[in-house]
Amino acid sequence: MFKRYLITSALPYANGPVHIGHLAGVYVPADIYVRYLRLKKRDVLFIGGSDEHGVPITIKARQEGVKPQDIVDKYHTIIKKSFEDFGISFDIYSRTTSKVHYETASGFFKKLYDNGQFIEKTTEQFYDEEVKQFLADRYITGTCPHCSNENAYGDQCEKCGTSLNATDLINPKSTLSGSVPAMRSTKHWFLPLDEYEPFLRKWILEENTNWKTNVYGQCKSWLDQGLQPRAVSRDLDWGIPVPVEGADGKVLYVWFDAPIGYISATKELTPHWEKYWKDKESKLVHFIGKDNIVFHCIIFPAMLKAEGTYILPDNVPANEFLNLEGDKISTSRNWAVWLHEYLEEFKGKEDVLRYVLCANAPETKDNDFTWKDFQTRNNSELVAIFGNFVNRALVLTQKYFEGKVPAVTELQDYDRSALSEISIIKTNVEEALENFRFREALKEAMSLARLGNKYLADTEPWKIFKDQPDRVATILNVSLQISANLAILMEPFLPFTCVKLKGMLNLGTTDWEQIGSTPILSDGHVLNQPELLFEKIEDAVIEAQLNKLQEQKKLNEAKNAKVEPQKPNVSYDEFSKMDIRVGTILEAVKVPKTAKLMQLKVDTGIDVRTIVSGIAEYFSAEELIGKQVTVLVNLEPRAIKGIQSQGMILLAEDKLGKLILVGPNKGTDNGAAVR
Ligand code: B3M
Ligand code: ZN
Repeated sequence: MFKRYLITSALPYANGPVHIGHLAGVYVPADIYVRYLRLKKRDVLFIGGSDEHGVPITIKARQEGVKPQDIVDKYHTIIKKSFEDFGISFDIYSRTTSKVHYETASGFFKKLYDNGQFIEKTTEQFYDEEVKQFLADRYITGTCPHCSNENAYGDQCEKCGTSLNATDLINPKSTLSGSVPAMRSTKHWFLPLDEYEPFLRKWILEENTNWKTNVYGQCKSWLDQGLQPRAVSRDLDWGIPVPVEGADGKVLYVWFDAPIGYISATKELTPHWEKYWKDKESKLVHFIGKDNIVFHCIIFPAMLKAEGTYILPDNVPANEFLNLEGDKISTSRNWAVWLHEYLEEFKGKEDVLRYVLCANAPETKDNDFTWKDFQTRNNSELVAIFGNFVNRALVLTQKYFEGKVPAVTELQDYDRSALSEISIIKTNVEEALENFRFREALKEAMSLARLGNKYLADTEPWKIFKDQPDRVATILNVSLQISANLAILMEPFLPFTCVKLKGMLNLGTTDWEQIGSTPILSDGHVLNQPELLFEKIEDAVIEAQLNKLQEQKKLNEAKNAKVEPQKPNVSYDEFSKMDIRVGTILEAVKVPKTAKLMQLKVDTGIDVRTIVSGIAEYFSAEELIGKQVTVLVNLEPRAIKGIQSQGMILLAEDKLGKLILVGPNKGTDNGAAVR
């Protein structure tokens, strides 16, 4: 057995908030594991933090016209709060822009550099002459050589999923200036991963055969393809400067500095950090998503090995991905359930989400989150089984025994067999948790609630109190003991619920080892008033969530729709035949018995005239009156629904078909000509 545990969870990029995919893949399992270890009184540190470097953050900053630091400050705060709200019990949640981290990451690089562990190589890279900057792969777009998608990125085509090199792109373009980038040579430092291949093969493929099959398999396929030297620096103005001479304008590659962030955060947390990182009796476990496997199983271990004084991870229980209603979760398409939004809409239901995400975690394959499943698991598992059982036990005790734990009179075989199940369940939960099978662990733990619920349904104490009060005393004692065991057993999974449940049971400090051993509640122990642990989620609530996603889907489809192609050219003479003026809408009335038509009176500066326009679905009469618009005044008059329309109001139509008035962006005279 290990003397101490060092548990890390992936550092999320601070370029957006966190969603259910993050929680399900990484943070819920890590938190369950850590809470369990703490209950077992093991010495454990739980490390987290924000990953604040890398190109996506600089892109976002550029888009929003702010500094990268502003972006990471904003999202670090939001992410940190989401984790706190969901009870992710980090011992420290740090960030990679901290001073300690700069020193630690720099020092790490410097040590490897001084020991001659890097290769220096000059390579050709795309350079944007206009903005005078080397271009990271993400800053280059072009046509994908595989699927002809015209908007592929230099590192990946998001349409066909192929990972690319920027040089693979057809017609590469800089996203910074739109110009065609040129090749320029630049010097970088490379970690010669090929030299670590024999060590990695032995360590992973022979000594870590117990790793999850998805993790082991991915590592094996990387190793079988053969490892290449990897650049650990970049030409970028955001990041930790490469701490050697002649490296101006170069920073550490984000994937070099980020995992060192685990070390920096531990340093920040405790002066005894070295015990956790350097002693063979410490167990290091990285919780991550599958896209991070190579970095945590191959590159970071090679870095640690090169440094020489650190331990290596004992396990990397990476999860697969969680999808949302059948589609890949995506920040750019806003296809996600954001944690901060969930909390606004489902106040006090943190544990419900923790429960659903664990019960349905993408442990061995990608999995789907659906709102229907969320509702079913809440209503027919948490409410109908766990909540119902505990509530009945407590309410009946209030009713028959004034809220005091009744003494057992005589245990029957059925009671004994129910009680003896508890320690079996405990062992099963432990065995599953120690092996990172969280779904199974939760299912086992829930089987105790199921057992309690069945026990009450079978013994029906409410029917026999009159004739057999002693029997009821025993039944309720057993039920309350099961409830108390649940309050301890469920804590890693449903921490908020267990605080509530312990309060209702008036339980002080508890101990994991109490589960299944002696009675936890003594005779005569006074209970508190029961409250409901969970509440039913109605169909309307679920429908609202589904509608919200449906709206998003429509929006995304519209965004993907092609922009109308340009029409054939017209001569200036042809254009100048159109007489377009600024006018003001004076009156607006819906044309009766039509859905779209609005009859307008418009002051064109020339005259006041009637125009019929198909805009009634998008504007109310009140909204229109007083607005300045542009009017094609010499359009051939025509009768629409019997009304003579003299001209046309100009409108912009977006991809969803929504209409927007086109007016001068500052008030001007009616009659002003547009040309
Ligand atoms: N920020 C990638 C991610 O959020 C990356 C993890 C770093 S862990 C050291 O998926
Ligand atoms: Zn492609």
